Amino acid sequence: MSAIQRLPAAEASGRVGIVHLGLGAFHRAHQAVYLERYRQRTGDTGWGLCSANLRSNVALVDGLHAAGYRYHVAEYADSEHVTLREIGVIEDVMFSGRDEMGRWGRDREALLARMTDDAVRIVTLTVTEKGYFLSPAGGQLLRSDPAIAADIDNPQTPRTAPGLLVEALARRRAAGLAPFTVLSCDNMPDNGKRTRAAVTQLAACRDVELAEWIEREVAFPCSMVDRIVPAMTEADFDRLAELGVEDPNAVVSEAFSQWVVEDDFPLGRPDWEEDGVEMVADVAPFETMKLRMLNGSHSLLAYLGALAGIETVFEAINREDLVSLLRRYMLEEAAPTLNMPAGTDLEVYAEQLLARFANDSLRHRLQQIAMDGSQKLPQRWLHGALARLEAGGEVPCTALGLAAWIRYTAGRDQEGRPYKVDDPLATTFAALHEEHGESAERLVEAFLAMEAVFPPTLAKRPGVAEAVTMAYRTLTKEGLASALQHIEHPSA
Ligand code: NAI
Ligand code: CS2
Repeated sequence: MSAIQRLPAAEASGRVGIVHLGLGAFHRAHQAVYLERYRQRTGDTGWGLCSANLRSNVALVDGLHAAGYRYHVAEYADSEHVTLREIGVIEDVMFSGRDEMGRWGRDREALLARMTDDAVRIVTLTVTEKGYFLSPAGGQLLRSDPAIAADIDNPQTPRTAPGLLVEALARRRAAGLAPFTVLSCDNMPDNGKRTRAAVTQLAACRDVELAEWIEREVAFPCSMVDRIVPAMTEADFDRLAELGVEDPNAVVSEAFSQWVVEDDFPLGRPDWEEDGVEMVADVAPFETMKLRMLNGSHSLLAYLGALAGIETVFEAINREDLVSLLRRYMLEEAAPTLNMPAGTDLEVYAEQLLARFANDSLRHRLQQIAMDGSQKLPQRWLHGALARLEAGGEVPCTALGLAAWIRYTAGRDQEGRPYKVDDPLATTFAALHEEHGESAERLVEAFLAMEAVFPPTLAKRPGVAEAVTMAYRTLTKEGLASALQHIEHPSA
């Protein structure tokens, strides 16, 4: 290791101005880092964090508590250059999920008390796409999902992120307090609008006036977030130990970081722009660019790579044929669908993404990216593919990606090695494979007919089912290299 920069944390203050829902790896390496930099730059302790998990990972919550809420972020530019940052801006942590005994909401009341504290002016979220309980394609609240149904029946003891937001906002309204701003930091298109939809639809199930008040009074700015933060592996912890860091709560990320935020914070916000956050009037072009170019490429690598037994993004990006596929996908299928502000060079952006994927210090497992495909594919591939087809273009790379995803959801790679399909629709996928697995044509047709995922206008477009079926046949019969060659030389 030739260059290690070590940055100690600022002093703790005990003051909380932001509550965060979804204390995962990304929050620790993105938002918390921006707030740590803010505190170090300004000395202002008013924007400390209270970060909570609502679903999984009580161990992390308890671990951070035991460590006085301090932990490390190792930001790798490459294996030679790392910035080792200590974070002290988290002032409190909570767990409101289900414990081993099946009981929900250990710290729920304390969390709601924080959310209704006058000093708290922003609530941020990284609860994954499925944590909003919206239909991936249509965006309607999934009222019959058991967790949402429980929140409809018992709104004062919520289990979900939308449920907590509704209850906290209801309590603030009853107390005559102004509502906090809700800032989603998940990889969803229009993430602020979708969060607003989830919250107001759920609120309307209990009190139409409350729903109207939320609609009128609460700001839900959209944001685009970007930093590759893979789930930690044993090898990552070993590497940190070599740097003298024995920290079970540490995370490893790339050095790159981007945050574009719609500037709509009625109760105020840190002056994040001084720390590199882009505060803009409209996030949509940036969000769409990132989702289609970066995340769309990630998902292509994930399904094609996992089927071929490739483990990480780094391994996949060392294959020339996969790099060619990504370039072609980004420049010919994604970029033409984007409408960017003047001065954005999408070719440069594509090359920057390929360089980031080639970071030799990240072990970003393809199986992690492959998770929750039903929630990810509409914004990563499908909306773009529809736009490209409607403009008279072609989408062979996306068709191959869809074929790989369908094959991936069978739960075995090309060599027959099993893995867990981690997706809210996993049971549906298994049933479709069971029923139609013998016929590529019928299987593809059945997948495309899932309206929760596929916009019917895309699924029913002439040629789409045929292209995916052909790619599926080539991929399953001839393997990855051959399928990629077909893309390069369709007539061969
Ligand atoms: P993680 O696996 O470390 O943490 C996931 C978090 O989501 C945990 O706090 C978990 O409790 C929570 N969660 C999962 N399902 C939930 C549900 N149904 N309801 C409430 N909470 C739920 O994952 P990580 O890396 O923190 O990523 C989380 C999200 O952050 C991603 O889904 C994505 O939207 C966003 N993100 C992640 C990036 C990354 O590179 N890791 C980069 C950009 C965005
Ligand atoms: C990845 C993203 O897990 C995934 O699906 O595509 O989390 C990706 O690492 C981030 O969006 C990068 O900002």
